[in-house]
Amino acid sequence: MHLFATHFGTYEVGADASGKPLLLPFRHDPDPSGIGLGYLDLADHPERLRAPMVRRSWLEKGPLGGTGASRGREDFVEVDWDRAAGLIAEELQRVRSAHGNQAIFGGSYGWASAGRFHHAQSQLKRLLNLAGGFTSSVNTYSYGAAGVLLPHILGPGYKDACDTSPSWSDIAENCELIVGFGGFRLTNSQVEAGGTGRHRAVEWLRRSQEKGVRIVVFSPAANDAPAGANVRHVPLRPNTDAAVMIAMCHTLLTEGLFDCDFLRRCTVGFADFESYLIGEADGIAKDAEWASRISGVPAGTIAEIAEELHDQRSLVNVAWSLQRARFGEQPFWAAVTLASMAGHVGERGCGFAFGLTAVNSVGQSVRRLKGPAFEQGVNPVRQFIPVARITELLENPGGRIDYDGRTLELPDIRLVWWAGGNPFHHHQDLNRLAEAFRRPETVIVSENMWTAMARMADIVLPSAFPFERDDVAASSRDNWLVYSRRVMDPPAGVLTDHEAYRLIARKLGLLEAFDENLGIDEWLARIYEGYRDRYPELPDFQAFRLRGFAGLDEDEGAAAPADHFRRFAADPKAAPLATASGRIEIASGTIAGFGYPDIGAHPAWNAPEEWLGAPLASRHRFHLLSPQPAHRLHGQLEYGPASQKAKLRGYERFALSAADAEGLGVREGDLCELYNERGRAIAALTVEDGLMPGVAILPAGGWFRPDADGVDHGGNPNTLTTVTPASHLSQATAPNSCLISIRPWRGPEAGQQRRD
Ligand SMILES: Nc1nc2c(c(=O)[nH]1)N[C@H]1C(S)=C(S)[C@@H](COP(=O)(O)OP(=O)(O)OC[C@H]3O[C@@H](n4cnc5c(=O)[nH]c(N)nc54)[C@H](O)[C@@H]3O)O[C@H]1N2
Ligand SMILES: Nc1nc2c(c(=O)[nH]1)N[C@H]1C(S)=C(S)[C@@H](COP(=O)(O)OP(=O)(O)OC[C@H]3O[C@@H](n4cnc5c(=O)[nH]c(N)nc54)[C@H](O)[C@@H]3O)O[C@H]1N2
Ligand SMILES: [Mo]
Repeated sequence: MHLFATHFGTYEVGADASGKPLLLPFRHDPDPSGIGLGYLDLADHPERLRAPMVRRSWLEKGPLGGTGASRGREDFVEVDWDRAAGLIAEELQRVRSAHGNQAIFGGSYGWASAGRFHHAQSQLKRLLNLAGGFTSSVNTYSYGAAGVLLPHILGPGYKDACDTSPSWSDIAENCELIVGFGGFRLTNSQVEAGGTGRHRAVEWLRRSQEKGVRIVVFSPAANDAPAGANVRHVPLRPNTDAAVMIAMCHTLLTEGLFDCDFLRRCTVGFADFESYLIGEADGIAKDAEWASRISGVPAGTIAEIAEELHDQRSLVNVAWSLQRARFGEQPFWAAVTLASMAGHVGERGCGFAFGLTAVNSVGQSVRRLKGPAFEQGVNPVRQFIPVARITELLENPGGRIDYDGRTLELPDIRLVWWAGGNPFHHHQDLNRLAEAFRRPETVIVSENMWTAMARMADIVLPSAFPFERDDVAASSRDNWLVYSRRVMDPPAGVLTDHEAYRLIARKLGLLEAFDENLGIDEWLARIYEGYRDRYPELPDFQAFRLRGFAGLDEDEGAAAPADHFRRFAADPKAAPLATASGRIEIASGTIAGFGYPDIGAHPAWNAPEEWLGAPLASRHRFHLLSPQPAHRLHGQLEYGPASQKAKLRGYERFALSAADAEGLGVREGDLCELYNERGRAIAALTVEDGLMPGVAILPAGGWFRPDADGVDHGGNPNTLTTVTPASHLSQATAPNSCLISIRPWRGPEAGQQRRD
């Protein structure tokens, strides 16, 4: 079978009547994603990169010509591959010898495309490692705050927020009540990093509901609650979930409905938290009335649901989005604490989970394929940043930042190289980021299309689309392996990242070390054989290639990492957690010891600088949330048919409640300007039933397209968001704490074409 693998699933390759290739849903996928069906349309899109390009004044004056200030505002000159490779090799050598390898930033965060071999970051990092290394980045945008917090309170094995969830089969069979903070945005489950053969998260949620599991969803948007009987939506103000959870803990405490035995055997620090709950130090009881004033949820509802969490076999699920906010660690910490008090941690299908339906894999109890990646080698440079501190890194060489108990010194970056990611999609406060990106001497970008990141480069290398190369695709959370076979050749002038880096490696005298004299087929066979070494039941490479896919047997009883909580709850001494105490840390001496101003010893609710209760809300009265886009993957496939169809006259859509639309005097489809001190963005209004007044929703991924006045016609929410971190502990991204104003847009429409 001829298959093509993407992060949003596997597609079959067919042909239309004229013989032109066409993507079709994969026959084994019960719930295929529509995102990829039009992927091939991008092959000859006008925004496609078709040849290496160099920014004119950089080419004329060189990296030391002081032309960084015009980065992003200038035209490019086409060069051939030999020239581009030569310029890059020379520039790498110059920066290395003049400043050292730590002056190269190669963190290059981003999702790139599926495929184990043509993984853009791995290709780049292997090349840079061979050339002496680079300053790197750690953690993710997905769960940056959780990734630093959870090792302290649950152990390093739970660094990956996916791994805390019980399995869907256990949930469906045993759980009676799921209380979901942030709810279930089902369009998110189309995606799985590395791809999948079968989308089944939505089906599992439905099966759980059919088995009688009740669902309560706390969210500013009614859309986050799934359809069906036995679902209750409770609206609340954004960023106030931790207050609600803490008040639920207060209810359980004062009503004596908490599991003393579990708290004593399996947790540490409850006494500290209890003192906070009753307000020993600040005189404020964190009761349901207190949380009601903060969140807008009636006190009676908070108390009622708290009691149900105790009385029924319950699961507290928290969406990852909640920790992509100021004090983002707190809702996760509070959820673990609440579930520990409610007393069902360690029962099958109960306790706590993070991110059910955030991606397809969370809660799937399939046998997981763990296999080799394309080897990146060893990075001799030790300097790194938490991934969301890119702006500070570029702005402030020599500066220091706190991070997880350490002080990091920011190196002086002269050269930035990005492959397979788009900071002008993913990072916050893009106008400030653009200024920061004008500081280094050289910026190199490997891309498929003229993204805003490519426009900010000095040298742009055009990369083949994933359907223009062969690869082996697999996700470490899934049981499918797919042979993703080339659908068409890339246009003349476009290379895969591997081919491009081979040219550069040759100029640097590193070719043999880089490609080990292996052709693509040999690389793919090597990766596949790495899987077979671990799973001998897989067919041989030729058979796999012919069939197009292979997989491990479905086994719904397969162990999930969260199963450890069952053994732990039964006997915490025999099966301790890998935390400082061996138990769940409701209070963490380690975190308290860091002495950070914005995270203390135990879960707490703090008022963010930007939320509906902040003084700033008298000036900017809307809280902007920027969830994941339904019709594309981040900024990818922005020009695909699914994403374009969802727009209005080429503009992104944002949502407001009917009451707010009326108050602003705007109607469905009207263009509006969303603005604050950081930026201005235009989007078309959708009036959304069940959206809380005061909340605006603009999904991420619209391409940043500022006009001459700096007004972004691409509708990227990061034109408005702030780089303020979740906390000094994680330094994680916090786009969901953002206040804006809104007014009708009466300026000219830029339409969907980029300005030139
Ligand atoms: N406001 C706001 N911002 C957010 C979020 C949010 O919730 N709100 N979410 C955050 C999250 S969770 C994430 S994970 C990030 C995602 O941010 P990114 O991962 O940076 O976003 P993508 O658009 O997927 O960027 C991948 C880029 O790689 C390119 N690419 C694809 N394949 C290849 C290839 O083979 N070679 C090369 N060279 N390039 C390739 C694509 O064209 C694309 O531009 O965004 C974050 N940003
Ligand atoms: N189609 C598609 N799917 C994707 C992606 C994509 O780009 N496209 N990206 C993938 C990636 S990289 C990731 S990390 C995951 C992210 O998965 P999540 O982080 O779970 O997803 P989000 O869409 O950011 O947010 C989910 C919901 O949280 C709600 N929410 C936001 N703030 C608050 C709050 O303060 N309180 C409450 N109670 N609710 C709140 C919003 O209403 C939103 O609908 O999605 C993945 N799935
Ligand atoms: Mo993510």
